[in-house]
Amino acid sequence: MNGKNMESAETYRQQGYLVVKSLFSPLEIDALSKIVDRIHGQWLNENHSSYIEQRLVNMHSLTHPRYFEQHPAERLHFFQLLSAKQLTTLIGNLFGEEIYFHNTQLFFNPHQNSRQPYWHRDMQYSPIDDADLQAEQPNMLALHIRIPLLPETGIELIPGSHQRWDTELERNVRLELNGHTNSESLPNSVLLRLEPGDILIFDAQMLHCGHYRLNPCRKALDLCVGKPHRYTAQYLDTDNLPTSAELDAIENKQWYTLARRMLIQPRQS
Ligand SMILES: O=C(O)CCC(=O)C(=O)O
Repeated sequence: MNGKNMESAETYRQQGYLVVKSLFSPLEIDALSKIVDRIHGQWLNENHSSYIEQRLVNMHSLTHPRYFEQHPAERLHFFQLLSAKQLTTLIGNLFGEEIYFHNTQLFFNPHQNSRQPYWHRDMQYSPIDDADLQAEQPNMLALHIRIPLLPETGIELIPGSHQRWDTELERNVRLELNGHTNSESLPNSVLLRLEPGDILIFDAQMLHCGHYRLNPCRKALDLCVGKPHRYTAQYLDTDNLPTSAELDAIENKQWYTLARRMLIQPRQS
């Protein structure tokens, strides 16, 4: 590892997140935006009432074949853009080679920006008990790679909260206990400003929340990648992965190859 990578790995180790400026070129962001806009448009057409009634802030599984029925060649291009060499090299340098592609999400503002930020650790919405999540945290690596397609002040994090569980106040706020709400401010947080081209890497289990009123419009693509673990691997969906024919055509394919292998030979870690 070179000096810059060692510094980045140490920043991530201590803080649980890392911002890398200008990793993607304007051309790459433009190509991603075009595909994402089309997929988001289809999703919005199909989910318009839920978007409004449930005040949705994200969609997932942008690589699902349902979004490519009329655009089959675009799916391969999308996978290639998502596994850009400079990104997989960086992630490999920081976290090792055992990283697999899990899924994608897109974060946007809710209808009429009508939602407060809500502090959470991602897997608190799974059926797994909070104490078990706490116990397994040192053994898990579930990452978000945030790729903003518009400038945003969109995400707030508590540095270091990937290495520890909650303070009493954090627990009360995150789980809305003892009269607290999950939109309250928490101490020691950082609110991040990102530009298109930048990426933010953060631990999905650290304390974080999105902001929906600070940006007139939001379009934040998110890659979920990580190391295989039984808590997360069960949610891996073969439909979101490249087909064999697509895989053959992808130059930089190790994230996808490992994901497909996990479905064939599930691990018990
Ligand atoms: O960016 C957001 O709006 C929230 C992000 C988030 O909650 C997540 O990635 O799990």
